[in-house]
Amino acid sequence: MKENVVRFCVSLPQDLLRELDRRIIKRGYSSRSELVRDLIRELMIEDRWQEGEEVIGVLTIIYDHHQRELTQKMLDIQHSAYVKVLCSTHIHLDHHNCLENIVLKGRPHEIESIAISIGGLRGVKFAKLTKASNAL
Ligand code: NI
Repeated sequence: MKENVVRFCVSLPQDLLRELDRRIIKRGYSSRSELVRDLIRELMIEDRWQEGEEVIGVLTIIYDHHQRELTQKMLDIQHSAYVKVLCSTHIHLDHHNCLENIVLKGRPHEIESIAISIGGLRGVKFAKLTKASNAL
């Protein structure tokens, strides 16, 4: 089913339009419309996270494979959380480092709390939570 598309006019200062076009090229967008659509969706996701609705979060972590008991601690946190762990992907980056992507579904503060708990463990070198939502 094709969505109804509505055209509308936007007034922008010339500088701002130049900045917009620069980002279209830099980010590989095919048109101004495509960039504006994505910006609106980003705002929708931000709002949903602020309103406390059910959301999706992707926690990306890189950690030291040799850190004692770290993987067990990470698993314990995931098992005792109120959020649903939809899936996790583990990649052995090299001899020392592992990368994991953990996809979480739940309330924003619960997802943020699990991200902070895991990110704060000794041996976790990088942790980044990507905020997403299926309500787009
Ligand atoms: Ni590994």
